[in-house]
Amino acid sequence: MTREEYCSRIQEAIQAIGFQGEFLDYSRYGSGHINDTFLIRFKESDGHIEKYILQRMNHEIFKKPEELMKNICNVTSFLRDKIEKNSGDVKRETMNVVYTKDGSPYFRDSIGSYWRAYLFIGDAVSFDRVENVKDFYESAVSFGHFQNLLADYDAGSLYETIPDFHNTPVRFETFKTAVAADLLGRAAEVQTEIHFLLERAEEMKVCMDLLKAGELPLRVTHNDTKLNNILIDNSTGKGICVIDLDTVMPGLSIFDYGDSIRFGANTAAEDETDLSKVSLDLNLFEIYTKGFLEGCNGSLTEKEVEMLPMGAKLMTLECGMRFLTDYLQGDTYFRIHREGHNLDRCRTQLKLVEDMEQKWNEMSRITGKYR
Ligand code: ADP
Ligand code: GN1
Ligand code: MG
Repeated sequence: MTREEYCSRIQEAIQAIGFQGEFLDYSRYGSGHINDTFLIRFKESDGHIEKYILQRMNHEIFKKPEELMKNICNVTSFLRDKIEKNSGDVKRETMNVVYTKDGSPYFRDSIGSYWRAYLFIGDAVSFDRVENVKDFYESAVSFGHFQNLLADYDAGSLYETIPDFHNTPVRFETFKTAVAADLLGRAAEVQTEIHFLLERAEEMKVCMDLLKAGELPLRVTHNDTKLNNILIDNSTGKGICVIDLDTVMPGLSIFDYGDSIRFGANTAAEDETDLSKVSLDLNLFEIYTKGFLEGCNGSLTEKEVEMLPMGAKLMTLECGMRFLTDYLQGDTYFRIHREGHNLDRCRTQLKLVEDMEQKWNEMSRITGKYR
């Protein structure tokens, strides 16, 4: 789509959604890999400038946007009730969908793209990297608390927005199919990475097997607990809002924990090309563990706490495998900003898994302190 075409689709969405005031401008916002996110500004009649988040939803990945938006509306309304009871701020402590003028939580434009808008949560930031340990700790408390708030939400009423999202053995099968198909002839150059994953075939099943055996409970989880999916309040320094609710579905608590460790306790960025910079920071690992368990407020079983290191390892292994699969399939899933970007991302994840294997005893000792 050209810039002009994009601009007219945005205008269409703006016309359809019930914003207040006079439209001023829009700009790209954030660094998510999935949706197209814009910050849009309106001038209200009293001169006040109001901001909103406008997103073109990724319809390729989320095949049923209507169901996804039902999940988000229901979950955020459930959270709003709880926040209200605790005398919290319902406009800042959860996402608020802005409905279209005819009462729909999304808008379908003339070429079939889906758009949605949220109230913008100002005076808060999301971080792409841990800049300050306290922010990481606060994000942990928020993600743990989020899961706890949804503990009595009827999991069976949620749609699965991406089937088998964190079903690692299913992801492994998809990966092997991509290797066999080798659509772009890229498999030959990534044999080391392919073998690294194949060698860990048995481990891929561990958590799903425990779920099947009833040893780990199915809970309502966020499933995409990257640090930049938390907004940290500028004045209090606390995690104010959990965002990016597209993947709220039944899942494993240890995977919510693990995905945060994968992203935030890495000493390097997710797409660092100098692998010598990649490692697991055990101090950050401990800080996150402490915060997450505090946020969960005693709701995790002993088995869940015991399996936290495995949650971290499997989320990292799975994410590396997903990046490699996308690289082999021609970079159609994760947004890339350079040639080989998904391969770079895959390599950091596998390096992090290797480092976790070396630090396994330390990781278990740390989580063991909180059992
Ligand atoms: P993606 O699925 O592509 O990661 P997100 O929903 O996470 O998209 O949004 C991308 C970024 O936009 C976030 O990391 C955050 O910085 C910002 N953002 C999203 N929603 C809001 C909001 N309601 N208020 C303020 N910032 C937001
Ligand atoms: C995607 O949407 P975003 O950027 O928060 C992805 C996650 C991956 C992550 C890797 C719906 O997250 O599963 O862990 O990239 N989200 C989806 O950075 O696939
Ligand atoms: Mg995001």
